[in-house]
Amino acid sequence: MAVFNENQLAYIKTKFEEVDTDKNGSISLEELTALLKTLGGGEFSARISIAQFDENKDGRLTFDEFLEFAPTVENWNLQFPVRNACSSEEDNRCLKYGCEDS
Ligand SMILES: [Ca+2]
Ligand SMILES: [Ca+2]
Repeated sequence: MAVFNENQLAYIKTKFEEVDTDKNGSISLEELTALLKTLGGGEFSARISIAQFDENKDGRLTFDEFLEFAPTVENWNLQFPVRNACSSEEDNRCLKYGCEDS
C-alpha cells in the first residue's frame, strides 16, 4: 500500500478528477487509455494497469485503486524514492512533493 503525504494526495485527487472525464467517480478503460495516450502508452497498457490495480475486478479504477496506480506514472513523480529528485528546474512538483531535504 503506497503512502502519500497531503500534497501528493491532493495532486493525485486532481489527476483523478482530470482523468475521470465523465465524472462518475471511477476510471474506465477508455478514460485510462486517454490518459496513457498522453503519456506515450495506449489501450494495451491501460488494460494491463486495470488488470493490475482493479482490486474488486469491476473493470474500473476507483480512487482507492487509482492511488495504487498513480505511483506507476513516471511523469507524476510519485514513485518512492522520487526519481531524478530535484534535478531539473522544470521539476517544481518534485520540490513540492517531498524532496526538499535531499
Ligand atoms: Ca469515469
Ligand atoms: Ca475497481
